[in-house]
This record gives sequence, structure tokens and C-alpha cells, in this order.
Amino acid sequence: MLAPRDSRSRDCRRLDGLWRFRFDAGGEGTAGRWWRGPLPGAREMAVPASYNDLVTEAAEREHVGDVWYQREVRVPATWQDRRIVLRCDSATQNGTVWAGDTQVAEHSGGYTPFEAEVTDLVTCGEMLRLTVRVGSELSMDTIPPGVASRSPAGRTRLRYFHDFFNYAGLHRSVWLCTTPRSYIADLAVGTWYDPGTSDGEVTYHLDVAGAGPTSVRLRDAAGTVVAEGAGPDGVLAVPHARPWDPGDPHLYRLDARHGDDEYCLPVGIRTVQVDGARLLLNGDPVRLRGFGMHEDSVLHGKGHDDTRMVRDFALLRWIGANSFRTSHYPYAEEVLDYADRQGLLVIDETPAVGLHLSLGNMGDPGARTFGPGAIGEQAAAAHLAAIRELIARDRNHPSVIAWSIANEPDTAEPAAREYFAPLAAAARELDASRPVCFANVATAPPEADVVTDLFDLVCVNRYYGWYADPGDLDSAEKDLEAELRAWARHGKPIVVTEFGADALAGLHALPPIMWSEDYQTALIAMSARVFRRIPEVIGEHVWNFADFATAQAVHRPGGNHKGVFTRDRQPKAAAWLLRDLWNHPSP
Ligand code: GCB
Repeated sequence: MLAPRDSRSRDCRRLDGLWRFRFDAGGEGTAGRWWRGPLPGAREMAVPASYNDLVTEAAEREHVGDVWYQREVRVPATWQDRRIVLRCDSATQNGTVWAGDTQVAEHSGGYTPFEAEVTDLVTCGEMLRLTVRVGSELSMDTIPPGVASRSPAGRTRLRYFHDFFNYAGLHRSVWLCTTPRSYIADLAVGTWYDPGTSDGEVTYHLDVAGAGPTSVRLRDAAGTVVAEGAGPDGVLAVPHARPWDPGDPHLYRLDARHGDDEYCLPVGIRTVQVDGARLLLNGDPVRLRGFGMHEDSVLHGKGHDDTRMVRDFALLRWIGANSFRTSHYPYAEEVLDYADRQGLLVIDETPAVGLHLSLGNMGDPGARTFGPGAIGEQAAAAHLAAIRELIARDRNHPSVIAWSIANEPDTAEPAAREYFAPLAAAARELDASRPVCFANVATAPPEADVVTDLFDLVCVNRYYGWYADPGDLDSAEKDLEAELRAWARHGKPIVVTEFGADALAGLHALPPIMWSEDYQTALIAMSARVFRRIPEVIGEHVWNFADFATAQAVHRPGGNHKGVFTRDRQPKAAAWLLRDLWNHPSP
């Protein structure tokens, strides 16, 4: 699905701002057809944002079930005879949309877009009433999974198996867009760069609707046309290409035309390959330095916010990071556009987190994860849809260098193999040009894990010095090294996709003790020493970039404090260590 972009033929209007809003604790809205008129008893709510931290009642912050958003928008009179589309960048965890009295879209999965053509339902020049029902509930059939139950006080509560707060609402923009009646429905590009000859190649495929000639032009950053093609498919040769690279994130622009429609896509020409235990970008080995992150901030929750994004990328640059993982769900498309322009390398993740029902503080000891009654066929179908939607949305971004199809599933359980084999194969079939991976959990070490051979990278989340060997960095150093050496036997590149420690900003201790900034710094320094002793370790992503909100729990004082930055994006002591380490990389 193409991201909204204005062009000479397209007009895209973001419907950000204050919408009418109402909680629906009793689930009455659907039976009462609340979309048929002004939302009864509504207050106002900001879009995009999570609603959770904008309210003052506990029952509303923790609300499980539906909420309703509504607003009017004037359909421009100038859009007569054009195609009109309503698009929602995300509705977390699910959304249903009405244009006037008509339901036009329904989508499950909280982090990918959906759209509907509404041409025949609107009158140009008149007001259109838009209503969106957003559900926050998760079940064993959704990705991520969760279990709803009744509390003794009679409220619905939600248990989930992932370590971030279940923020809900319209987290990203809703749009009203127009295209000509003959239009470009989708566009996929693939690129190749030969470092020997410096020749590049852009393959393209357009899905079009309606009559008209189809053509493409590739322009460099100066606007000069460097290649042209005709028809919906083709390969454009780009001799002496300027490759996309973190040090020089050069973007070409593919101007695609069909009939009167035009869509302009930024294109970075680059190649990603796995060669033994090396990850190659444009033929050169690359070492990933960076973080697992979260879309999370004060008041906005998971609402996309350009202000936060700009600060986050400034901090990534300051600290010397070259990459991040979109832990644990697809981020707003604005983030990937920005990563393309800023030259950040991205491991792009599905929302398949919490597929481990016996894990630590969140699971039940001994619980089985995969199979009927737990993560079964329905969840597998939702997981496949999540992979498809992620790849369809993000495949054109040069910044995306790998697909992570899950975070910390229970891959020590034998049934995990049957579950993951088709999903890994599907991801590879959907995109053969990027490595496919998942982030492995500590309970599935090399001798127990049953799926790693299905993937291209070995990504491991390890907490030696924290959950394992707590408070004992000497033992942690030995155990971390021993485990990574065992993973190295796979002969694949290893990325440590999580390591770190909670640190309460301002807490200091000498000698370092757990929860102090000094201990977090010492643990990161120890881990970095180990990584540099093992050639197969080609990536280190600290958990986490910044402190973030979680479900309320006895082990989470005001959330997760493994941030190297505080939740308001100021450095803890470890940030200075990483800045030194990453800006002066050893050979
Ligand atoms: C993990 C998870 C991450 C948690 C982190 C922690 O392994 O992947 O979502 O937040 O550990 O801090 O416990």
C-alpha cells in the first residue's frame, strides 16, 4: 500500500487535530450505531496520540475494549470526478471506519495502515462525517497475544506477555486523499549495486488501475533524469550510480506515471548481503551500533510525533549509532522516511512479541506456547498477515536492511519449528533481497533452540549481569562469551539485539550496584569487550534507547529503565561511554 504523498496529481490531507471521542466500556456503541450521528456524550481527544496518558481516571487509562473517534471533514469541491480514498496509518489494536453511515474498512493489527475508496460515498464540497471505532483488546488469536478477563471489581483487564504498555488509540494520522480515476495502486522497487563497476540497477513493478500509458523516470538528487522506462515492469540501468550508504544516504527519485497520475518515490540504490558471518552493505562489511527502541514518550504514548522523532535521531547521531531495531512493531512510516534521509540502518520488526507464555515475570511457569488453546492456527494466520503487511509497506526503504519476524518467541519448544518454518519461508518469498531474522530469547540457548537454521542472521537478546548473573559482572563476562562462542558455530553474522541494565537516572554507586547508572555503564562496557573478542558478532543494539512505559508491575518502577537516555531524552552516564566507543570504533 502506497504511503500518502502529494504530487502534481495527488492531494493528501492529514486529519490531525482534535476529534470527538468516547469510551465504550459497556460495548454499546456498535448496537447503538454511534456512527449514524454526532457521537453522544463525546469529549475531545488529540489525534495522533494514545489516549491513555491524556486522561485522569485509572479505569480510562487502563481501558480494555472499544473507544470511538469522530470528526467532520469538508471534501474539497475541486475533487469532483476524482478518486477519493480514506486512509488510517494505524489504529491500535484494531479499527473499523465509517464514512457517513457506511462502514468502509476494518483492520486488525495495531501498527500497519489500511484504506478504503470512498468516491461514491461522498459529495464534493460537502461535509463528511468520519467515525472510527478503535479496540484495545488482544486475544490468543491476535499478534501480539493477550488475555482479557474480569477483575473482582467488574472491570475488563488485559494480561499480555510483552514488556511495554498496551497503549491504544489513533497513533498515527488519518488521511483523506485524492488521485485521478486511472491511478497507480502500488509500486515496488528493488535495487542492486555493483561495487566493482559502481553500476547500479533499479527494478520496478507498478500495479495500476484504469486506462493510460505507464512510464517511469529516475532522477538524481539534482533532478537530472538518469534512466527511463515504459510499462508497468522494468529494469533501469544506472551506470556510475551513487549508492545509498549511512555516510552518504543519497536518494534518487522514481517518478512513476500512469495516465494522469504521478507518484514520486525516493529510491536508495544499495545491496544487502550475508556472506558467511559477515553482513555486507554494497559489498563492504558493516557493523551495527545502536539500539532497540520504542515509539514511546510522555503524554503522546505511542502517538507519532515529529518532535520526538527529530530529537531521537539527533541523539542517535550524537552517540554514534548507525542503526536501530523497530522493537517490537512497525514504526510510523515517517520514521522510515527519515531513516532513509538520515542514513540509519533499520531492522524492521513485526508486532509478534510475547509468543512465550512461560517467560519470566509475565508468563506462567511450564506453560506451552504453540498449539491449540495457545498460539494456534488463528494466531499463525495473523502473524503471516503481519509479515505480509510489514513487507508490503516497507520494502521500498533503503534504510531497511533486515526483517525481524518475531521478538523472543519460545523457540526451545519443539512445536516452534512447525510454527516458524512457513513464516520464515513466506518472508523470504515476499522479499529475497533482505536477510530474515528473529530475536532469540535467553531460554532458547544454542543447544535448545529449534529454529535458528531457518534464518539468515543470529539475533540474540541477552541480559548477562542483569537477569542472569545479577550483580556479578565477572561471571557475566564469562557466561556471555561462552554463549556467544556457541552461537558462532552457526557460521552466521551475530547481532546482539538486546543487552543492558535498568538504571534509575541519578542513582550512583561505587562500587557499581544494580539499578545505578554506574552499573549500567559497567555492564555495557563489559558486554562491548566481549563482543569485540568474537569476530562473528557484527552488531550491538543496547536495550533500550530510552526509558519507556510498561504495564504496572512490581519489577517496573514507573516503567522500564533500561534506557541509555531518560524518557525525556536526556543522557544517563552510559550514553557518554557509548558515545566514546561508537565514535572511535576499534578496527
Ligand atoms: C526483553 C524483551 C524486551 C524487554 C526487555 C527487558 O528481552 O525483548 O521487550 O523490555 O527484555 O527489559 O526485560
